[in-house]
Amino acid sequence: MALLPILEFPDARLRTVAKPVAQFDDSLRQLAQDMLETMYAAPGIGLAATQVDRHIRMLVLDVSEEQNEPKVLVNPSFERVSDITKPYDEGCLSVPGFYETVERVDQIQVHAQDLEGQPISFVADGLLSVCIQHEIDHLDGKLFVDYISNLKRQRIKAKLEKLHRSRA
Ligand code: QAP
Ligand code: CO
Repeated sequence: MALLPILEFPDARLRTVAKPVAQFDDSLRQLAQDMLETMYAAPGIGLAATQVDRHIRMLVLDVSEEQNEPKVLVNPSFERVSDITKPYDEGCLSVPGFYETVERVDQIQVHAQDLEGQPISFVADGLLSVCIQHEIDHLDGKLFVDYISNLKRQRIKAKLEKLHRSRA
């Protein structure tokens, strides 16, 4: 087990588009375990491989109250079930300390594979749906701050850059 460093906005590596997973091997399963450990330690409810500088299409999440229902989705995709959207106050381990309201479709049909390569399919809504859409965005090089005003995004960028300078 290992804690992995999490990339932070505006790191350019967060803009990488992740490649599909083709090999369902022990190193993939090890990465999934390390990502779960990193997510729980943060603490967070979702983490995409992109955020730990691994540019493959895998994400981990746990939106349960008790934080005891880890889920791993490999090569995830979704379709909207209805066009109804809902606002949600989103945060991100790669944008620490900042929360902004984002509008996303509520109900989605999710397709993915598990760590053995077996197909998974389910309908998600509410927090689970928000989390999956947010994490799939990471795999496409997108961040929740891309959905807010330029002014707000620039302010967040300046504050995080200042924080990063003070850490160095
Ligand atoms: C993505 O986000 C998400 O700013 C997961 O200081 C967000 O786990 C899915 C976190 C909203 C659904 C709804 C953020 C931890 C964790 C912070 C997270 C922070 C410490 C964010
Ligand atoms: Co995020």
